Amino acid sequence: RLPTLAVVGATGAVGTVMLELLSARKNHWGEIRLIASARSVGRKLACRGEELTVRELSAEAFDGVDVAMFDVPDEVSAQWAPIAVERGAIAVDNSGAFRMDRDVPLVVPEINPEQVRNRPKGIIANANCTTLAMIVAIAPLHREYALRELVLASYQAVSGAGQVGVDTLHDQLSKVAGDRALGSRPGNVRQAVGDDLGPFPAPLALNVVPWAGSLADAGWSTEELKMRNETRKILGLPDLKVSATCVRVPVVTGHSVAVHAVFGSEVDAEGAREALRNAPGVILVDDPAEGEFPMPIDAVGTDPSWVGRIRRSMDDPRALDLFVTGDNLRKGAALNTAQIAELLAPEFAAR
Ligand code: 2RA
Repeated sequence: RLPTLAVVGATGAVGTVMLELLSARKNHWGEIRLIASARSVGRKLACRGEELTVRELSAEAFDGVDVAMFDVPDEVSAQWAPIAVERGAIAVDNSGAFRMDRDVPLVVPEINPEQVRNRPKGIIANANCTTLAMIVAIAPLHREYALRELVLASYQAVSGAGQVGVDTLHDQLSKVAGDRALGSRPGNVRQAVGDDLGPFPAPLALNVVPWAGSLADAGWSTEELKMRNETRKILGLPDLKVSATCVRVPVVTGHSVAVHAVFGSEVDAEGAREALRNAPGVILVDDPAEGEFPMPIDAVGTDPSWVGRIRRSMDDPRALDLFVTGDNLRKGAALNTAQIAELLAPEFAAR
């Protein structure tokens, strides 16, 4: 039989992309049930050409559900994913609530699909969007050269902070448009933008902000720690050295990462390109002479991680530098969750 799928958080920024993906991808599902908070109940949304009515999040909403995908804030997942499991579903969670739980696998289908079977809590976690954009490109290089260290700088789009992030950037851009003096004197961009910074600690228009997430120990941000901890867990390298600096940029959708990767053996740029050309979930865009680079304006709305600017370090024959861009709402969130759920669907065929 075809399993029943619940989409929890169906009306959010990631939920919206999820419904598009479920409509466009090969169908694995019988009923699709849309679930959201009380304020969205009764909304009608299109999925697979059907009009579906949003139901309220409740324990009963999970009755008869086989796979429940959660695209909601951490605290909502922490409370409701275990309830979905109690009601008989497998939960695939896109929040940060369970990612580092030893009893919850952190799955990227191109890298560790076998881990979906190892789920003692009935929960499978989806990695953070910044990690996902980068790791699909790093895993094939790790297989080729044995990864030892990553030094990362992210360039994160505002939709990583949800629809409110997108609205904030567009509002700010309309406030600064046309005034060519802005950005050439201290404080004049802050003044033009005003006090409404949305979810960000500083204006994004005409600016970059070296901060994403919240403050963790010793000056690191939670986003930077996610890149380190999740990369270690997905690659099964608990001692991997990882230093990340996470930066928010005035891009709507598409997280990018500049990567300096040090390996256990000597690398060469053409060998790395070859490994990436053959890797699932990756598209190689590396022809600077022709102006071809991985960029958010091209990667948005597409599935793969775009990789380019591949160079061997001039100072270390074991190190590569490269640039990766991926759609943070697709591979970074909805797509990876959908791919995990699709790995589960065959389990129901025999039932
Ligand atoms: C961000 N990575 O970009 C976060 C969202 N999970 O803000």
